Amino acid sequence: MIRDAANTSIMGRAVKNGLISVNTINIRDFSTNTRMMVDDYPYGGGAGMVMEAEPVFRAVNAAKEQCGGNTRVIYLTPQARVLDQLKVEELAREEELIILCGHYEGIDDRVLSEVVTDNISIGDYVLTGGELGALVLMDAVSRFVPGVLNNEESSRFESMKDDLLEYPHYTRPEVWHGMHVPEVLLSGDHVKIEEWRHEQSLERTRQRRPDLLAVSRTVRTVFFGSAEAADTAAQLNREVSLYGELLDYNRNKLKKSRRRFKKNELVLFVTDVPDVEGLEAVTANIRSDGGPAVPVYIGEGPADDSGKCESILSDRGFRTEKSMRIGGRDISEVSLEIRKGTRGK
Ligand code: 4GY
Repeated sequence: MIRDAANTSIMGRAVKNGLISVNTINIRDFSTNTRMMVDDYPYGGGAGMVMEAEPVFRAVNAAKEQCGGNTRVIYLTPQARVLDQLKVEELAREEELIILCGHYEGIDDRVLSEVVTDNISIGDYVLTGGELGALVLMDAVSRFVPGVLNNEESSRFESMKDDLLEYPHYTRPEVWHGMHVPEVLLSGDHVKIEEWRHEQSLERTRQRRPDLLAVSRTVRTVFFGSAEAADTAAQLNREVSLYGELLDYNRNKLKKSRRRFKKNELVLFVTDVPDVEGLEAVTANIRSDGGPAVPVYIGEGPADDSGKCESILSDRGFRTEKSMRIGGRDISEVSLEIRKGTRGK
């Protein structure tokens, strides 16, 4: 299934041109018994079969031997966050990926906890196996490999906004089934066309995917400061967001990777360094795309910037009424009651 699909269409062309390569490994080849079985009855009873740990372990190790050192191992499962474009771009920066596909009721949890680095779902529904998810992931990632898309195909995604739906597209004829192509597209006025397209994107998103105009956002906490305060930053992140993530900018590698943030996700810049040069300026620098960002000072004692943070927070529609103690430190409460329509800035 994987091989057939990977040799078709744009992915197939990329494989033929040597831009990507797809290796498939059959877990059955790593069976530990003579009947080539890789599944067994579940402990505790219940319907269905469970894939055994050992054959999966061996198959993944075989894949690792074909790859470089610490290749990420992705498990396709409905029990994970749903894949989005940001994650696709993150994975596209990897040289190689190992994708693990389960069958039956699933895989023995012990091997998953040992080998899997990323759990990914392609949507909230249940498939019969992970293969279609793997193909979705491969397809989305391969678009970022230079040369996979030709000029015509790639110019389209340069302009793709990662937080809005695309505007409607039209091609000849000018009138079809009595419906006209919108006048503005024939005007040749490119400024107007851009404006119109942006309007359409917004309106479509409002109509079809209002959830993308997020009332509840993902929060990424960027931390820079002492080792003791890192924990506090992690706790703060958990307090304010269901799907938060702490990025420790003490790690140079992360800082250098110039991470991109989604337009509508909120970035908290958390530090306990009192003389960190202009908390606001650093925050703006991290969020250089102009998306929402809030500086939070978690140092002890008075800090000039901490009061300022509170006012910045409330200016932007966050409630900061009471202060809270996290990890023995007083900080402003960052309550994410984001008003509808509070976007950008
Ligand atoms: N949804 N997103 C999905 C899936 C099938 C039992 C584990 C999904 O990614 N994969 O539904 N996969 C199950 C079947 C074993 C995978």
